Amino acid sequence: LGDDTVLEASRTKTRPPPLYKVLLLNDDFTPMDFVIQVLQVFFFMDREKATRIMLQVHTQGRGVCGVYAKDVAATKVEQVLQFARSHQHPLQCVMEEN
Ligand code: TYC
Repeated sequence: LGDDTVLEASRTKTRPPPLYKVLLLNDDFTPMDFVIQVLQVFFFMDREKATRIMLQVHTQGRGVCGVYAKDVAATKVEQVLQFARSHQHPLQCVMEEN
């Protein structure tokens, strides 16, 4: 009887929804100041933090901008890609399950 209760609990328990990292990828063409602007506007970073993350992407190839629920992460990626395209920069932004 007690065992049934434990089994029922393990079968019906739901997992919390996964979170997604939003990452910027390095390239050779997007200006550093543009990347800093992206981090300030879309990820609400102050200039100091935005500069630190930009330099991390520049030297290590990629860097985390933030961690969000799936739909929020997808919207951030689309906003960044649209903004970069509209300024004709090849900046790439992707999301990754945490
Ligand atoms: N590597 C770029 C340059 O030297 C700067 C850059 C940083 C580009 C971060 C993209 O996600 C990026 N101008």
